Formats: sequence, C-alpha cells, structure tokens
Amino acid sequence: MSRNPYVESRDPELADLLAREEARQYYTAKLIPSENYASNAVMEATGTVLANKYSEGYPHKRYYEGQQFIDPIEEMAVHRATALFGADHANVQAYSGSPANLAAYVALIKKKSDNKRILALSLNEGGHLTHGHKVSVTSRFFEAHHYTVDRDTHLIDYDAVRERALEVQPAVIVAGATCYPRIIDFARFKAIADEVGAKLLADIAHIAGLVAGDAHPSPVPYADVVTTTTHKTLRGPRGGLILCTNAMARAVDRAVFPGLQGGPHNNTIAALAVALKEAAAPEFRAYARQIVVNSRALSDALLAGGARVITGGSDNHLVLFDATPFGATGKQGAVAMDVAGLEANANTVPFDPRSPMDPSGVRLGTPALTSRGMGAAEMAKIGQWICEAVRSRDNETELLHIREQVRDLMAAFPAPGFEGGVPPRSLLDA
Ligand code: DSN
Repeated sequence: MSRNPYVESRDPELADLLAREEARQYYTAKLIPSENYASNAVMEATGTVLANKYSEGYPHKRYYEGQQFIDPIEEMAVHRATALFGADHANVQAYSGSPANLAAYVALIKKKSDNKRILALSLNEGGHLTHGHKVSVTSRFFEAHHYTVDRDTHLIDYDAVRERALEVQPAVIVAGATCYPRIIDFARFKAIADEVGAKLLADIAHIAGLVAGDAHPSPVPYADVVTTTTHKTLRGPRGGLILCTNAMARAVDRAVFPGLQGGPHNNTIAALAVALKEAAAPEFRAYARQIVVNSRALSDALLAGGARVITGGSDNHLVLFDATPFGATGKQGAVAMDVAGLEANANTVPFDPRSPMDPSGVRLGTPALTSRGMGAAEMAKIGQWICEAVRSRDNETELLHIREQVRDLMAAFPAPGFEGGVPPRSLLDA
C-alpha cells in the first residue's frame, strides 16, 4: 500500500517522486551530518491541521482569534525546550537556523549601537554562511570578522580567538560550527566575550541533540543566546529554536516577531514539542552517546583505510576527511560515494587551497545511521566502503558492488519514520 494514498490519488506524478525518494532514503547510508530520520510521531504532527492556522504574536497575545489550542501547544513546546536545555527562555517560532541567527543578531546588537561587529568562525574552517560570510546578508547588516582554527592541529585555538577579539572588539562573539569535529569549549568563549565586553551567541545547530543528551557540554550556562535548528541531531521537524537568558527574552521575541517573521508554523511547533519530549526520554541520552561512539568508530575505520581525517578523529557527530590523498577532489569523492549508496557532501578542509564549490574534503556524520540502531561494527564496514568507493571512483562495477552491500545493510536496520511501511527495494531501480 502507498505510504501517501491521498497524494497518490490527487497527484500521481508527485506521489511517484515521493515514493522513490522514500526508497532512496531508506536504502542509502545517510552520512550527511546535518540530516536525520524524524520519528513517525514528529512527522504526523508536522502534517496536521495546525498548518491551517494563523497565530501571529505569542500565546495570549495574538492578532487572530481561535487560539484556544494553539496557545497551549506553543506553551508546551516552550516549556519542554526550557526544561530540556535548562534555559530561562525559549522562542520556538524561528522558521529555521538561518532566520534564528539573524534574529539573534538583531536581538543582541542594538539598532542605534555604533558597534555592529560580530566575530565568528570562518566558513572555510567550519563556520556557517550566517556567521557573517560575505555572501550572507548577515555581513551586509553587521560588520563581520572571523577567527579560524590552528593551521597545524585544525583545532580552535582559544588564545588566538582571544587575540582576535581584543583586536576586533566585537559586539557579539559566535561560538558554533557546521563542520568542526571536536568539542567546543563554551566556557572559554564566555571568558573571552566577558573580557572584551561582547555578548556570546552559541550556534548549536549541529550538536543540539548531543547537548540535550549530555554528550557535549552545554552552552546554556554561558551564552546570552543559543540558536539551533531542530532537525539535525535533535531529530525533530525542520525548524528553528532560540534559547536565551531572561535578560534577552523580550529582545529575542521581538526580533523574531514582528521583527523578521509573520505567522509561526504551528504544525512545526507541535512537531517540535513531540521531538523535545522524545529527546527528554532516557533512550535519547543513550542515542546521543552512541552517535559519538559511532563517529569515533567511523573515523578509526577511515584512518585504517588510509584517509586523512581532519584533526585525526572526532568527539562529536561529525568526521571530515581530505579526499585529495586518494587522488580525488572532495566533490569527486562525494559523487563516487553517492553512486555506491553512501550519501555525504563535499566540504572545504581548513585552509583549503581549492574553492568551496570544488573543495578537498568530504563531510560525514553518524546521527542518521545511529537513529537506525547501527553501532561501531557497522561504522567499521561503512568506513571501509567509503575508502574503497573514493579509491574506485572510476570503477562503476566496484561502486555498484559496494552499493548492493550498503542496501543489504540498510534493509537490516529499519529507519525511524518508516514504521507505516518499508519502501519496496524494487523502487530503487524504477
Ligand atoms: N546546511 C546545514 C549543514 O548541512 O550543515 C547548515 O545550515
């Protein structure tokens, strides 16, 4: 039976693409560190009538009537977020991570202030576009400066960050990354921010689930504002979440609405409430810890296969390796892996001599495979396949041979969100 019977009867063309994407997701090793499998309950909440409702404003202060059930749903999500992360205040309305970061800057930097400087990790060394990259509006509205990682170790050098902060005198220091495989020392960032009179923004989009599950130190005791997406390690719906101190609560709420957004996506907020409940359960702590165990196992397997793993390993959910010692670019490596059923993305390595469109590295992560119940033994196999796929990138027979083994492995580890029906493998060749 179709997993989407109503779409199938109304729009068979779309239903066909959906069914094939379901099969692709099910039988591919999802190694993109920012992706995951949301539970059936999260997906069910996302597809509810709450999507029909407008509710600009905040609970009990709305611009539309009919909020009898919307208000308690938003309050539930807020309460679960503050309880899970131990934060004073939560805003659950940000549409995703990029709008959340923009809202955070708007809240942290006063309109009339002369100091609009932000200091963040550079994109090529693991930062994010919204950390003031030149193509992002964050660099148009604010004055962006960057710190990098150490040239030899590729670790954040906190003394160097301090020196940059003393030089730049930023209004906001951003601690957080989209491609950094090690622990971030938020206490050090706070000490640096205090020394230069800056506010601290922690962007934990990638590691929110690890923080929630106590597998990475929390920034909440240190940061004025914490932003995150909700669909990565946190395994919720596609959305954004902002946590902050009581002192920042009003400014954050006003920055999100009416500052930057209109009506909140109530269906997403309800799904976030479900995800936060799931993340508060004891199993989620075990999940978060297993993500890290798996990253270490994956990185060990890559090292054993001859890969140059950036920083030599991983302390979180993410592993980055340089494909050039295999004679491939990152893009060639990621494309070969995709043919072999191993889904990842090309990424710059620190101080990459190549361009971001055609970088040297491949970025991997274990959150999604860990959601399927895989452990270190499966990571060892997958690490070996990755090295073989990148080495054999011009050998289609070998890539397809790996792909069959990957598909067998995926079939043995059911993915969350597919309890209503496993996609037929035959769809892969349709
Ligand atoms: N696009 C996300 C990632 O893949 O890391 C960051 O926003």
